[in-house]
Amino acid sequence: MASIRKILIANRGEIACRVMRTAKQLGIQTVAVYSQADAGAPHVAMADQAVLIGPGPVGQSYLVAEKILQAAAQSGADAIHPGYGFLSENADFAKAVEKAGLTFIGPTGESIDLMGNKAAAKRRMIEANVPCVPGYEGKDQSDEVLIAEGEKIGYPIMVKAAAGGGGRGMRLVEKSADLANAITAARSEAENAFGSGELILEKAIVKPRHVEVQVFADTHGNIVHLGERDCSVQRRHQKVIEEAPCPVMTPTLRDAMGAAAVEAAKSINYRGAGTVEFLLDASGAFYFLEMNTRLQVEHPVTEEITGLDLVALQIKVAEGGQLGMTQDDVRLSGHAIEVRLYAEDPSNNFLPSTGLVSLFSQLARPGVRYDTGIVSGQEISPFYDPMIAKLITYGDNREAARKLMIEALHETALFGPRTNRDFLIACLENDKFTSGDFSTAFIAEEFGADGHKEADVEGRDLAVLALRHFLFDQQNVVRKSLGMPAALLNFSAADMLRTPYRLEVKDTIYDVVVATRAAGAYQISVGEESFAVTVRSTRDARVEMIIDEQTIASHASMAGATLFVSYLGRSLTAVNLLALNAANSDASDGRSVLAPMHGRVIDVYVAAGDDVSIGDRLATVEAMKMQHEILAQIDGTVQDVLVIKEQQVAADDLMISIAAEED
Ligand code: MV4
Repeated sequence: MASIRKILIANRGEIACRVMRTAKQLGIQTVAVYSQADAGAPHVAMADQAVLIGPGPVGQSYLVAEKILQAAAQSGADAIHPGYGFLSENADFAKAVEKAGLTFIGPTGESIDLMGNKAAAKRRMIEANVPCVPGYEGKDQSDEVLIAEGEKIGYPIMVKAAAGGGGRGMRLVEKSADLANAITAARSEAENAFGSGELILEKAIVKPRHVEVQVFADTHGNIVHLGERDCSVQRRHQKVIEEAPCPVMTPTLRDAMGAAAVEAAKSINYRGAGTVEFLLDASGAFYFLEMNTRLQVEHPVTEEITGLDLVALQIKVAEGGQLGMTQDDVRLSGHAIEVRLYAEDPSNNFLPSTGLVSLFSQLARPGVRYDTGIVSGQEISPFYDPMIAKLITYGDNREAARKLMIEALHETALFGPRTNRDFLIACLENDKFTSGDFSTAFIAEEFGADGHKEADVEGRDLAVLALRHFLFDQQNVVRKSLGMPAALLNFSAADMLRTPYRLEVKDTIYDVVVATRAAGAYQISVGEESFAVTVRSTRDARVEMIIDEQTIASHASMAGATLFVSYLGRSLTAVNLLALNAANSDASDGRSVLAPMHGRVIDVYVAAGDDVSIGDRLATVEAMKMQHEILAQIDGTVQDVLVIKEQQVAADDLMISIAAEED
């Protein structure tokens, strides 16, 4: 096979960027495909060429095989890398790519087909002496046979859709009386979801660990395993934390699981990167679950402990090259942990969260790796997976990697959409996780049904929020060149001036006053409480402050009037309601009421001729799902109302004009 000169990546986000990074290192040209919603996405900017393939919805873009093939033809690509998800495990697509004379960077369509059916895969694995969960994977799907087989297996039983995967169409049956109904329900669910009602039955393994083995095969009969990954920290079959090696692995068990995984791949004449998933029970017994015929999301932890570039190996194998190593050459060293950053709200049932990323800043430190496809200023659209970035840390041992990950997460700011960052920190700090003694039930057992409970907002939190607001205000003073040095804002030789803040935090309004004692030293009062705060250092979005003798590193960004802040593993937003009004009065002492930001007018409470007093509500503007009250800054009479309910306004649009009382 000829060497690959130009790869089209049939994917988006972090994995498209990941594949392109290696392609570039190898001197291979890259072609991105993108939907209209992704026109500004990093994977498009990173590619040598980019082809628009349709509107945002995946059914009209990334999932349409013909559009991908057309883009490949049009751009002159000679190979396609499918990434994960989308078309990566679509056997027809793999076959169509090869039929078009292109190289599919992945296994054959036949391998994908075979592993796509759990019953067929399991029959083949049993033949190859790969340990499988005892069960029934026969072709006779009659109720009588399934029920009789179920009784033989014993309870609890897992009923699984043969065409399902990743936990979809799965049912746990505790007792004999429930089996018949479970079969009927699972069959109809599977028919609806996968177009096939075929089922398999398995003995249910109680609280297993999910341990998977990375395998790699070339087309010359060479095959190795690259050790295992533990992916037990999952939430509703979505992986959250992965690590390599598995915390409870022993050399003997690794050899046995590795040999089983290699046997599995050999038995189907596999080529390229593959992952053999096992359940590992408390006694150390392991069972084949399924084989994923693609590069996986969590491949970086394997790269970190083997020192290999799995994408480079995939390309080498796809070009017909030799793996160039034997099992003895594979050395595992150190420990790697990966966390998945999701744009979702752990305090609100993990609902996906969208919106503009106002800031994405990373920790640059040896042993810390980010695989991402997002940048500051990018819109997170609702069309795609909420997994927007991966963070990988590497250390000499598990504890070093875990501690580094906690530090890296504290130093990672991802503002705009809600994210699971704080939940990840809580998982990593959990005693069970720290001990390494956990199972696939970890999140359910340790965090329960409600997910992540956020701490209450306390005085110290409000002091941090108010100070960050104040520091942004100072910057604005400098930026607008109002002729006052920043350090003098809120400071006078004669008296200690006080800047009031009215902060809206989690739907509650708090009054906070920042008083400057000296440059960089503040007294911040929140109700009855008062906090002495000193700014220790400032670097870009990061400010380290000392509050009542505790040092706090904070990150913040301002989007419109919304301040995003994170510190001590917490993330909060705070809108300063007074700043909104101050902005309005900037130009004309309150006579011209300007829109504080781009948004929608929710309501207008005054009409021309109305008398208003300072603090009266004039209108409400909604921006970024938050409502902002526009208050009168002066006493006077409304002269003009230039906006109506439901109208869109841009920042600084004139909304209302007021004639001041003294005019
Ligand atoms: C099981 C099981 C227990 N016993 N099969 C879930 C995802 C799919 N790949 C298979 N899954 C399971 N199959 C038997 N016979 C428990 C699970 C399971 C699980 C597996 C891996 C990772 C997380 C999981 C969470 C719940 C259940």
